[in-house]
Amino acid sequence: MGEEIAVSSVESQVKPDEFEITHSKSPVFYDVYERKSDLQRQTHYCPGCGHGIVHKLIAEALEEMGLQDRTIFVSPVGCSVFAYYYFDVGNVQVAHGRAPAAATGLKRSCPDKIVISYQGDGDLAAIGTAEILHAANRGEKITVFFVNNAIYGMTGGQMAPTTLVGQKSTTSPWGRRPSNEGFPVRMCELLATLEAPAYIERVALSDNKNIMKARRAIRKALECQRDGSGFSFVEILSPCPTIWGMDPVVARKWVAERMIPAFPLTVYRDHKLEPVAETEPPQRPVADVLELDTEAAAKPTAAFAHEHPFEQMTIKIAGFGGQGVLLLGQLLIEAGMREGLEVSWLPSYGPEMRSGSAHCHVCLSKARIGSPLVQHPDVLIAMNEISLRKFAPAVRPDGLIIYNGRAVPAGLPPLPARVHCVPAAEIADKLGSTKVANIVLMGALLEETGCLEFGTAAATIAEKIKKVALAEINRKALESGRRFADDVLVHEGQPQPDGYPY
Ligand SMILES: Cc1ncc(C[n+]2csc(CCOP(=O)(O)OP(=O)(O)O)c2C)c(N)n1
Ligand code: SF4
Repeated sequence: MGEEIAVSSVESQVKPDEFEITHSKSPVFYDVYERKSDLQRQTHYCPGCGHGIVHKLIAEALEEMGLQDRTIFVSPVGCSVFAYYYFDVGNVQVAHGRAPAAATGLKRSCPDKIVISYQGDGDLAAIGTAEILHAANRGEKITVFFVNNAIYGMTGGQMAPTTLVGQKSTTSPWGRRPSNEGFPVRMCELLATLEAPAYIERVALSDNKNIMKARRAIRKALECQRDGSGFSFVEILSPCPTIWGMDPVVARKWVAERMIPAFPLTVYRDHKLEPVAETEPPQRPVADVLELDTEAAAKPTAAFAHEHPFEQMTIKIAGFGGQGVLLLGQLLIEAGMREGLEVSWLPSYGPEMRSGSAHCHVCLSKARIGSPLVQHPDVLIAMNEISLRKFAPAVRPDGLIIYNGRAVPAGLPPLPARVHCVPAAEIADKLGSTKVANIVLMGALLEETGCLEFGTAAATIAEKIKKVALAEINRKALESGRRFADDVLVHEGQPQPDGYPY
């Protein structure tokens, strides 16, 4: 999409021996790029794309600085959306333009991590303008790498805020006209008007000398974050040969001849902000602020001493909306918290809610939990046949499936784990409310795994489910589930009449 005059004027200047081919790969990259089934050592970027070079410079800087294990890379929407297939670091992929906001959350909750927000010009300077501006203005201690190729690459060449005056794009086919589309936005200059940023530099991938400068800037920005100086931002003028319709070498020259004059290369900010004296807000526990009666919950219960037979137990609970799937997960984590465990709960339900499908991921752990996502659960509680069919194959081979039914439905392929059928709905019906089937299954789960104390579970249910009419039925449901698992289920050919602890 660049102008034809620029292309022909640079073509003749290319000398084939100007470039050194380097085959080495930083250990910050994965050995094999799994997304590429045939070509597992190639990236998905076009030949000559700047993203590949910037990836290499970032990987090498992380390696040299020994930061690989502390780094979290936030991938954008745009051509670099798949950065997580290459960087062997923590990875988060976020919605279009939101990387600085996600990075803010990550950095504030994990201040010892090196958080990198990686963004294209459509991502950062169009849809994400608010996020970058305010993250910079707050002086978030993150590092932003802004790959400016003056166009929307991934979507086929629409005009970006950075598209040059006169540059053609699919949405400015006659060339960008300031009277209609405005002037290119210069992000470094814009952010440099703010007080908080610590480091802002613009570099370019136009030739080897400038690539070396880009390498230094990337390293400096990461040092800034490592040393806690504040917000660091490096804009990298980068070729997009495919969308510009140029040979890769010509595209690099186009960066030099057309982009650099419009986006001057320099350091726009390099300082450490002196902390301003501020009055600290009074520190009070959250429960106090919310005026919660936490006395009972704060008291270590007798169950605190419960011997949890796991380091971490992951549970998936699935069924229809309205079966109490999500509530069961909440009860488990609440009881887990009371027993001093780390817990997580991740719900997932369709838009229709009642009668739609619902499931949740639960994790009970003695150590901090890295991700609340449970892909291969230790235990699956399937409250209906659809859920059993859908989620059973992912259960760990040494895991357990608790199915709400008398028997495994016919026609199911062999299941990977032990299956215990508990007719929870029938039991609940007999107790007077089908609604408590989830609590029957909770009783069976506790009996079968010993994951939590019955006393803690009963206390949690009594406190959480406030409906008086259900209180007694819930108590009985928990007990009935426990009894059923204890008396009726058979373990390796042996009934376990006295059951607990399983
Ligand atoms: C909310 C939303 N709006 C629009 C899109 C479509 N979209 C995908 S990538 C992209 C532009 C990316 O351009 P840029 O940030 O410059 O990155 P590049 O591909 O050039 O590296 C757009 C508009 C989307 N995925 N999500
Ligand atoms: S379209 Fe442009 S930015 Fe996207 S991978 Fe190809 S060269 Fe790179």
